[in-house]
Amino acid sequence: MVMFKVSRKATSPIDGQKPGTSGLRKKVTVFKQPNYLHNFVQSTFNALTLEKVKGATLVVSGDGRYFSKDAIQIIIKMAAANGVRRVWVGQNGLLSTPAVSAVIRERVGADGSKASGSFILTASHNPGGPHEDFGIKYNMENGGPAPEGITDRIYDNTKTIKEYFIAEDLPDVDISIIGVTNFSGHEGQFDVDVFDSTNDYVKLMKSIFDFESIQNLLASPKFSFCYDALHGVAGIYAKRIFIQELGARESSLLNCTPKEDFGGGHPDPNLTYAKELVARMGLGKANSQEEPPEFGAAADGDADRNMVLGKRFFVTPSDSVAIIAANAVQAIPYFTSGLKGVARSMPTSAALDVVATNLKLKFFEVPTGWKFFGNLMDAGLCSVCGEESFGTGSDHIREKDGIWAVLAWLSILALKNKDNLNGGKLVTVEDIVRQHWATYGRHYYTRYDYENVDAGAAKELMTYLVKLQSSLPDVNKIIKGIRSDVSTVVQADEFEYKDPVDGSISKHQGIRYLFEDGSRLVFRLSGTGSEGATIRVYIEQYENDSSKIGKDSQEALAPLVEVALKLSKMQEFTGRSAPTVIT
Ligand code: VG1
Ligand code: CO
Repeated sequence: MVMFKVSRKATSPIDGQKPGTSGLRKKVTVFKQPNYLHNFVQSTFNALTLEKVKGATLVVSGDGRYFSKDAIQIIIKMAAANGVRRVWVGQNGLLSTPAVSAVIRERVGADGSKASGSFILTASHNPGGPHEDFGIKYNMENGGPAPEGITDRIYDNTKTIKEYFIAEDLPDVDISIIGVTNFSGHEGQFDVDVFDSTNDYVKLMKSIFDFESIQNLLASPKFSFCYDALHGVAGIYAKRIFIQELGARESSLLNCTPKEDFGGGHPDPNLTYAKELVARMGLGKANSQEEPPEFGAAADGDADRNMVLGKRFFVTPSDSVAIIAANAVQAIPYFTSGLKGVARSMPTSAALDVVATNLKLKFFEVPTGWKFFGNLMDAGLCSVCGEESFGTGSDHIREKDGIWAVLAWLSILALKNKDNLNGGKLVTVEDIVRQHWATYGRHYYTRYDYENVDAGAAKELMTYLVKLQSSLPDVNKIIKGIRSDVSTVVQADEFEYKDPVDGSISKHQGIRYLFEDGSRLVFRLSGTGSEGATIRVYIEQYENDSSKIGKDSQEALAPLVEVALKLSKMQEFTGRSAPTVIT
């Protein structure tokens, strides 16, 4: 067994290591600065209680983006030096974010060990490569992101750090080969266990869904399927699950080989960035002559997001979670005994609220970011939840889950078509969505993103919007001056959340303007960017008159969009006449 020594290294604080909505995300060039990663990792160890470090089992892996392999070796050496007993690494350093959550919760080592946490190496949907983004976040023993109490402590530690510990002489471990390597340090044995990246996750999916009924759907000549991993880590799960387990054809998969730079693209599953899939589904400008598949889906870099499409049809993520919740008990064996409750993030449309009211389910509205759902799930209050930002999931893990969402949709399609796969017309994705609108009403919804705007200007815009809120009569006067045909604002505030489980309070979670007819305007600054600021504007309008639910959403929302942009003086503050992304 190779012996290693522990070195104590002097260091000093580096500015700007505050974790955002989901971990620390910066340019690779920033992460490569001397001690940058080391400081953050040591600050994380120092933020955890001793038993979560000494003698503990940690998972270290990610979406495979550029710099991951170097980072994994550094974290292994620091874990050894900090007294961690063993590190579990997915083969080639690959584990999707939902798979990490599943591994923490489900995997049991040969000696009965369980993981107490994980470093996840990803910047999610942000581009990768030497000049793009890298990211790191810490997940806890429940499989969910570290709560704000811990991330605040990590940040505080980064501001005072003086030293870190590393086993410099520990040789690099070959993470391309499955197997255990043992080392010996003065505190005892240290192991690195490289394991199959997909097994634990696939096992979990098989325990949740009826794979046979999905297989039948995929085998039907009436049904066709397409999945785009955007060169992210979802590709390895897609190959295992859709091809090997469910029998889909190889040609159904697009971009399913993970690449360090995501093929130069932006691994964000939306109508702007998932270009190939959008074209194949007949939604692009230049429609191909070929008949599009019946179902299409995409994932982001770390495979926790999903976009669901039907033939020439886009399903908004807010509708998607509502439709999954409405059908879960009938379509998904895991939910047969009922839903404990449902939850959505504040800016997500209220489509889920209507389902909750109708089905008499507990309902929660939480701030943006998955960490807030975890407490509800741990307390048995929530089964299905989602965000407008292409995140959907359930209490099977404590992260959103891109492949799970696709399997949920395939399960609903399988159920709706179980009697007509051999005859009769296929019930399509579009049919299911239109039927849902007819039953529950439709929430027209759009999000405008202004990426990489000047951080100072973004702050000024937000301050201005908060100041406006002090007088509703003034707000309404401005709004009526912009468009007389929109409803009246009845409440305006900054969203604040009190966690019903631990009582913790999160303030300043987005600026809301709520209208009498249920319409909403929400303004937020992104917490996941790595440069400048991103302003997100969320625009929503409810319609339950069945003769008015079939409009184009941009058309239906045009008056509210105009109000949002003029009310916020968007162009004046940012100099931007148009958003960078519309979803
Ligand atoms: C964005 C989304 C948010 C999501 C977060 C992490 O955050 O809006 O809903 O939870 O990304 O998703 P922000 O602060 O940029 O709006 V992921 O797939 O990037 O981990
Ligand atoms: Co992600």
